Amino acid sequence: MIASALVIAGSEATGGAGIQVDLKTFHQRGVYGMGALTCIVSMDPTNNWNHRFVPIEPQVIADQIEAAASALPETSTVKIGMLGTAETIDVVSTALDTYPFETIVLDPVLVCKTQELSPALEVDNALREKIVPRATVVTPNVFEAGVLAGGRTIETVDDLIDAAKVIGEQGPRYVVAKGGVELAGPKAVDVLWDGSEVTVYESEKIGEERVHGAGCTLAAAITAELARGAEIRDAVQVAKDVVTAGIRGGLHTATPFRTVWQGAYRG
Ligand code: PXL
Repeated sequence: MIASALVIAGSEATGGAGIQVDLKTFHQRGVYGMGALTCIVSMDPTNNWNHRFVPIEPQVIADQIEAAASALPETSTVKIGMLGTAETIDVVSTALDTYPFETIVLDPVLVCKTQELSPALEVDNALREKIVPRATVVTPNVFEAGVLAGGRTIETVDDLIDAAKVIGEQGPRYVVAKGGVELAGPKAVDVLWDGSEVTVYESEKIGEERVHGAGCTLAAAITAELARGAEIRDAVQVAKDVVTAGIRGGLHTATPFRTVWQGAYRG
């Protein structure tokens, strides 16, 4: 049987983030991908690549999820990326009640790299209340982990682990907190908290700059591995390897940040 997964996320037209990355990553990992679009982000090359953000009408989001869930009802794995507005969070929350998805990977995209998208607090609170508690895996970066853990600053791996534990208390079975290049030192460190044990993943940092799409790729690769039946620890390790290879083999577009190439990993 071909493994399948649904992604509910935004479009980022340059292909560096969002649903474009998710579907490329699913495909690269041998998973049939379906996608429901929540919003359209068009970065503006004439204005410092700031984000122009257009939400999709809530009913249209519900219709897309209905189409995907009905076309392949055996799909039990879903990735959630950028939701962007409280209305979108509501409609996705209702969809999670309606369809029997078993494995929900939430990349809690709160704010885009270059710009705040919407009244951030309202969206953060809605995400925390309605989606985080039902996620199987939540994959915050340093900033998102700080916000979701109640507004703390994260500077060390221990801070990251503490934040993951606090987020774990909000309901998700697993928390994968991504240090990436944000924490000091030569390693890019991510941690997995499973409610009783911490697993630390390390790779050499490749430069000190954040790379566009690294977080989306990591969460999408975890989703794909789980859809194929992997155990969480192995899923995170493969995802880390996919991201590391994808950054090393990444590309420069005209945007101010480097971009991940999902095709680089040959595992
Ligand atoms: O990297 C987070 C992200 C997710 N989804 C969409 C985005 C971005 C950042 O640019 O545009 C649609």
